[in-house]
Formats: sequence, C-alpha cells, structure tokens
Amino acid sequence: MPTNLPPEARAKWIKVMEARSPEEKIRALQEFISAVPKHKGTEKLLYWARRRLRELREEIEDKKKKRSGSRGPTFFIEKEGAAQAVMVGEPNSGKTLLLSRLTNVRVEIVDYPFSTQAPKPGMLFVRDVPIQIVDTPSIVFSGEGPKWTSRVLGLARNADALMLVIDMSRNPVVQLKRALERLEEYGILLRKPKAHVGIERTSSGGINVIVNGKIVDGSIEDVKKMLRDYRIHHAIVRIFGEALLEDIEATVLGARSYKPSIIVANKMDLQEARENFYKLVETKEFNGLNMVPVSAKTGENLSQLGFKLVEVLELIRVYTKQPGGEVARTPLVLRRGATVMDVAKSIHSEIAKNFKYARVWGKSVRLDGERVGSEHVVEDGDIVEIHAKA
Ligand SMILES: Nc1nc2c(ncn2[C@@H]2O[C@H](COP(=O)(O)OP(=O)(O)O)[C@@H](O)[C@H]2O)c(=O)[nH]1
Ligand SMILES: [Mg+2]
Repeated sequence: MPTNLPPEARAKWIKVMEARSPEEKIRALQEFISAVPKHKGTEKLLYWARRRLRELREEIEDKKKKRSGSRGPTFFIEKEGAAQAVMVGEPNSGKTLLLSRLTNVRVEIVDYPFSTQAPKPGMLFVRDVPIQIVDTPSIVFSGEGPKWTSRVLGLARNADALMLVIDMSRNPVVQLKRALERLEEYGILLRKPKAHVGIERTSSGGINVIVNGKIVDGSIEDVKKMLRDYRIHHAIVRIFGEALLEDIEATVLGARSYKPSIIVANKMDLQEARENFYKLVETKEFNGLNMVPVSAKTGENLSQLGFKLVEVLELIRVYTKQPGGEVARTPLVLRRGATVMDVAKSIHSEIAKNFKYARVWGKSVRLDGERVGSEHVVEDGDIVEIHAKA
C-alpha cells in the first residue's frame, strides 16, 4: 500500500467516499484509479480498487436481475443472533455438512462439487449465545475460480467472523497458504497485523491521535495532515503496535482489515488427517491462526468449535436481574470490554438515562452484590442488577 498518494488521488478518493449510489461510486472509483500513479508501490492498492469496481458492477447487475423478476440466488443474508460467522472453503471441504451438524438446518448433501449455489444461514447455540452460521457456495483459492467468488468473499468481509473450512485429507499446507493469499487480496486478514489502526469518525473535537506503540516513519502531525487531505476533520485514531503511515492510509482507504477467524480443519476422521494436522500446526507461517480440528461426519470436537467462535468473537454473557426479582434465564450477549452502562443501554434507554448504580455478582467483582458505577467493566457470566431513579 502506498503512502503519500498525490493530492489529486486523495481528492478523488474523497469523491468515492461521498458517492451515494453504486453507479456514482463506480464513476468515482474509475477516476480515482486513473489518478493513482502506476508503479510497484501502488500495485496492491490498484488491485484492490479494481476488485471493488468489479463488486460494484456485480451489485448493479444483481439489482437489475431482481427488478426484472428473475430469481437468481441472492447473496445477502440478514444478520441474526449475537454474531454472524460465514463459512468459506473449496468444494467438498464439508461446509454444508458442518452447517447441518452445527445448526437446526436440515440440508441434503449432494456429492458433487459446487452443489451449494446460494448462501444459507442456520443458528448455532453455544451455551446460551446464538451465533448465525452461514454456508456459502464453494470457491477455489488458486486461479480464477467460479464467478461468485467475489460475492462469497464479500459476505465474509461483512461478517463478524470467518470460518475457513479445510479438507484435512488433502494437502492442507498448500490449501491454507493459497487461501491466506487469496483472502488477503480481498482485504481479509485472518490475524491481527503487527500494527493495528482504528479510525472512528466523530462529529466534533478535531483529530485525536492515540498512540499505543509508535508511528515508525512520521509524527502525529503527519497523521493529522494525511487525514485532513482526505477531508477527515473529526476522528479518533488509535494506533497499536509499530505502524507505518501507509498502514494508517490503508485503513482510511478501507483496503484491508482483520477478521476474527477460525481454520476449521475438517475430516479428522480420515486416515491421513491427523498427520496432516500436525503439519499445519508445525508450519511457522501459520503461527497465530486459530485452528480447530473437527469431523463433521463423526461430530468430533464440534462443541470446541462453538467455544472457539465465542472466544474469537469476544462475546460475553451477562444476566440481568431486577432489584428483588429473579435472574433472567437468557443472557444479554455483549462484547468483551462492555460496561455496566452498556448493559443498561441494552435493557432500555430510560434505564440508561436514569442510572444510579448497579450491584454485580460474578467474576468482575470481589464481593457478591458489590455496588459499582456505570463505567465498571463486566465479565462473562456476571449477574447485573441496575438501580435507576424512578
Ligand atoms: N469422512 C468425512 N467426510 C466428510 C466430512 N465432512 C463432510 N464430508 C463429506 O464430504 C462431502 C462433501 O461435503 P459437503 O458438506 O457437501 O462439502 P461442501 O462442498 O464444502 O459443502 C460429502 O460427501 C460429505 O459427506 C468429514 O468430517 N469426514
Ligand atoms: Mg456445500
């Protein structure tokens, strides 16, 4: 990813961000592409911009199809439950069987490649946490692949988590290497990069840069100037690790981002699978990936897969209770780091507004029923009783 794009290119990018309709976005993107100088340093950016262009064209085509009443498969799955996890993988890796094993969905396994034609959701309950699992048409990780490839990867990019399903009876090292490359081309990173940049647009307050690490090749002033070039005037920028200015620019451009992910090492019941799994684990390049060995056929380790999903999604359960009342049976599902105020807000905005204090039982407090303020951070399994002004 290049840094220091010429001002013309940045100005064009602003147009892309501001475009409302896909048609407008396409025009703006085309202009952006022609304003970007072509050299080694911009290769990835251009690749990414052209891919985005392709996706937008497909989106328009899709809409036309719908209007004309033809009923091709639709690639949008409404999110339900606490989070959405999309399964992606090559033909016959076992995605569809996994969906039927993990969720309430009953599907017919038809034994020919590319038999799944449209994405399909089902609900998995991990303890009390509902997680939507989405099965998708198979793609391949080397070469061109089927025409729905960018749609499937678009679904994955939009999901809360990605499950990369791998057939462990075939050379998994090669499969996984290619898969990682392919996903990265699509802007999906399965591991947190060494440097992580978050940009949160705000409505006022100027640009605030919080550095938990360092900016390797510039200063906070350089970051502010770059954002202003993109006409971002109010934002909180958080930098973790050792970030280059180009990492920050890549974030502005939305070109790649980390997606909580699991490598689902499937078909562990088959002969060569166990040895192959060790090969995966021992490959240095795969350090830091979450790998879960399972068998969709025998059901081996499927519950572990659920727990791992909750873990990578950073979901926690909080049980509410009214003063003098019973503990709720079903939990609120929140993200790790949530506060008592987040709990109050998910109960009711009035309760949040009239919040006085809360009592908490569980891991986040030392005493049962300890009295805490709104900023108190809750933990998985906590019971929270909120006291509000009447
Ligand atoms: N032995 C074994 N076969 C499996 C497993 N998971 C899926 N299969 C089989 O692999 C074939 C492809 O499965 P399917 O779910 O359709 O794969 P998809 O193309 O990724 O959706 C089917 O014959 C499944 O029964 C597994 O864990 N072990
Ligand atoms: Mg399938």
